[in-house]
Amino acid sequence: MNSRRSSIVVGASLALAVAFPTTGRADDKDKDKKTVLHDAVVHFAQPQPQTPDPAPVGAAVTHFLLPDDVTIRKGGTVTFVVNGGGHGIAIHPVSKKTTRDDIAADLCQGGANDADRRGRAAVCNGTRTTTVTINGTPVVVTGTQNLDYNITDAKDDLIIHTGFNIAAPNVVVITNPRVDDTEHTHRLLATSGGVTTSAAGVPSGDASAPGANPAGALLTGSAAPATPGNRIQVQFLKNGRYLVVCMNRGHFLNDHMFGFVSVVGDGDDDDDK
Ligand SMILES: [Cu+2]
Repeated sequence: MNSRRSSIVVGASLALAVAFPTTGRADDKDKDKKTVLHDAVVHFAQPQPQTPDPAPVGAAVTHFLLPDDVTIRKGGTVTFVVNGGGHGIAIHPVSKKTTRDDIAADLCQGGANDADRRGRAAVCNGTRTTTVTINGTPVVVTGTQNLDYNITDAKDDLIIHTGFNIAAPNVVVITNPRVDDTEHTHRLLATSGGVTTSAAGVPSGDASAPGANPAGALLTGSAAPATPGNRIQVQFLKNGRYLVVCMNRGHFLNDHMFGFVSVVGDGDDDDDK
């Protein structure tokens, strides 16, 4: 009699366990979990039709990635859809715990918060001048995007050093038209910058020759007439976290045009990054 009763009780509690907590458990597990895609699409600037502000803010309000943080499986891809003019895409590995605030803190500061591009444009823009001293010489730098920035990740490793960008006829001339750091990380992609070319613009194949054309933006997509911009698909073969920046100095350093790709998969093959 005893054994029969206890088996009924066990049976009932099993049924309860199966019937009720399933959805609750799934919700708890998914609450903090990002959606993992195999192939993601990221708009590189506001999708068309874009809605820039009137001058002087202008296109600054369109300079964001959408979505600005995606997670994909190892071996999957991200396709960047380029919207509007002047952009360039560079991808740098960063430490896994790197947050948006880690990167934003190293860029031009202004506005109410990182997302406040309109407010920041009053402080971080192409006309504001800053006097700096370079090798003992006072230099007036026009445009906050042309100052020297050091961008570090959550581990405080230097990821991007921009250097100054100062045009003639200033007393000091330093040519760095793009965010183009090839030294501090193994950059996955760069769509412009100091690539090696011959004078005629034909790839020379000589890595020791300096790049003749460090500027260069992607083609512009537009709403009217409807013209698609560039689409660039990148496959990620290693786990880790990647910083995706616009190589346009104004877009990244003034307007905080950057995002992240996290790559997850079986096995932990990232090299401490
Ligand atoms: Cu851009």
